[in-house]
Amino acid sequence: MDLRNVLEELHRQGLQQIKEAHEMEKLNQIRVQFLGKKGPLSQALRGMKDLTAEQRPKVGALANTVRDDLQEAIDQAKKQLEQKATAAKLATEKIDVTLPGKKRRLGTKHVIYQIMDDIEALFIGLGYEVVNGPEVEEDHYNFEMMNLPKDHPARDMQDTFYISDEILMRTQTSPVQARTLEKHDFSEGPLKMISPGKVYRRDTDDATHSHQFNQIEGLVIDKHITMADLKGTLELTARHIFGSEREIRLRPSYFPFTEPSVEVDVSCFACGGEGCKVCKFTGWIEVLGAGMVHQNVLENAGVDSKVYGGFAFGLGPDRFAMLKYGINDIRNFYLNDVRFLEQFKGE
Ligand code: 2U9
Repeated sequence: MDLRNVLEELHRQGLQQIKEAHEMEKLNQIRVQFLGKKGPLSQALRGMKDLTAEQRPKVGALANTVRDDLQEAIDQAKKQLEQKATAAKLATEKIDVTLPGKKRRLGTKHVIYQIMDDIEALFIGLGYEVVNGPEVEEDHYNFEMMNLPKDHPARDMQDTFYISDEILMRTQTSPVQARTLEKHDFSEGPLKMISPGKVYRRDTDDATHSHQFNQIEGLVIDKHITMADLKGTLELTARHIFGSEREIRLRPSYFPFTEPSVEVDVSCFACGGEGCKVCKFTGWIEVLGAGMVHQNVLENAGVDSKVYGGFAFGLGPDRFAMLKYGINDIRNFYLNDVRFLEQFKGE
């Protein structure tokens, strides 16, 4: 058989085999078998050297055509196989978009955090910084720096979870403020901060007591801060939370870290001050504690109390939420019963 016949036979056989191949692997085999370096086509081309000068270009052209045809037929067959595979896959993955979906229950922000976020937003608007700190604290920051030395009788006011002699669960968020005050550089301006967060008391849980609850404390220290600044801030806070019609009144009180200290009442939001069940017929509801920062607290933090002074206040978001929504058992906030929680779809 001369070379032309060999090539034509290869062409015919190759195309036939490609037509009959139904797998990718088989097609690859055919490609190697016919077009590979050791395949019959390469072998035939090597025989070209024995041809006459006149025959060589013609046979060469034929060899090229055979190679291109076979390659194209393989590519084509591969493409068809791929299309068939995709079609088969799509057929098995068909989804019925008319089937009813799974209902996902959407949670809501916890009612306490709704209130805390609202108060934080108010103070951020007034230029305060929101500062967080550790819940496991040193006795030094929780008590000593706050003008409550070890033998101070007022330590009994706050039963404490001690972890060791010097380490405890913070009973208030003031240690965050003490830490911040200690570090504050007054050449950069006044200190205006709030510290929100969880606090812990060694209490037996009942309707009005929880061994863990929340606080937001505020602190402003600068030159020339007066009690009028405190009163204005407290009034704004009370009106923001309980309504723009509210009035506040200050009653003298005692906290070791403030002097003078006050308890703050807001006129009853339920009756407007006339007297009702909510305010126990007094027209007033106690909502905050506050005062001018004690000079010992300033000096403990390395601040010159003759030059700088300021006010502090503390409030309980749990109590605010109970008042606002008429909740009579603080434990509801911590039981995580969705039937309770889902009633507060604020955000
Ligand atoms: C520094 C100096 C003073 C924080 C203050 C109160 C008054 C207060 C409680 C009320 C009820 C919190 O929610 S509650 O348990 N707090 O009455 N807290 S003044 O005084 C500070 C804080 C930090 C450096």
